[in-house]
Amino acid sequence: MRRRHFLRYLAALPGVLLSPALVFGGTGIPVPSARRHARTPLIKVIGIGNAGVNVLRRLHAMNPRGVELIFTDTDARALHGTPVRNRLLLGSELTGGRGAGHDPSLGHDVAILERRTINWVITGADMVIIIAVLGGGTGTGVAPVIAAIAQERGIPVTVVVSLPPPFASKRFMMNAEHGLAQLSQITDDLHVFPFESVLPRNYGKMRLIELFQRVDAVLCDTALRECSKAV
Ligand SMILES: Nc1nc2c(ncn2[C@@H]2O[C@H](COP(=O)(O)OP(=O)(O)OP(=O)(O)O)[C@@H](O)[C@H]2O)c(=O)[nH]1
Ligand SMILES: [Mg+2]
Repeated sequence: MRRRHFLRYLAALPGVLLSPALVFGGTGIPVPSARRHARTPLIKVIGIGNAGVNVLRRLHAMNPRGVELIFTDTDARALHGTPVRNRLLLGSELTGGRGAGHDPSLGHDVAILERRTINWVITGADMVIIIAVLGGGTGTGVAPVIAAIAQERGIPVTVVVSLPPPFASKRFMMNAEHGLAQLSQITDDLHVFPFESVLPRNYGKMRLIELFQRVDAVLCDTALRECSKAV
């Protein structure tokens, strides 16, 4: 190397040593400061009705990061033991805090009445995940209203639901079908698990509580996977 070139090389050395490639490593493209400080997306997971709340209890025990859990019901007893500040008891004026009595139209009316509260609860969310087992009054009636409110506000909505067990009453089945049809008109991101699809063949010999727990575990894992995809 000629002396003149060598001196130029020495003069440029501090710049080389401080170049983005060496400071940040890899490609040499500096990470834009806005990205380095960007906040992680906030996901709000809403478990609705007795089953939805039970799935959320399971999720809560896993302590997922960047996720806010909202335990939602019209039945005060079903919310017992859930974290107080994440609890959303809806429509006590209509239900007396005793649930929607397997009547989705009552669940729907409650959600409409509580529209402002729901709006407030989902504020700040980058994504909303709704969990329920369809068939009852609260999960089936409230879930489509919350999904529609989030959708109207431009918040992406993922729905994770199971259908009732085959031995549930015809009324539950019809409720579930109706609720599912409503949900599918609101969002494409719909994860539906027919009850039997997540159980072993010999599930007839299992206790009901065990069956519910298996279904809950599948809904919980699905919601967790959706959360990690979004973060
Ligand atoms: N997987 C699972 N299913 C449940 C559980 N509890 C009830 N179910 C089933 O889920 C369906 C809906 O029931 P609930 O969640 O109790 O209904 P809800 O949404 O609370 O509605 P209301 O009680 O009528 O206000 C029914 O088919 C039940 O058999 C649970 O803990 N886990
Ligand atoms: Mg209930």
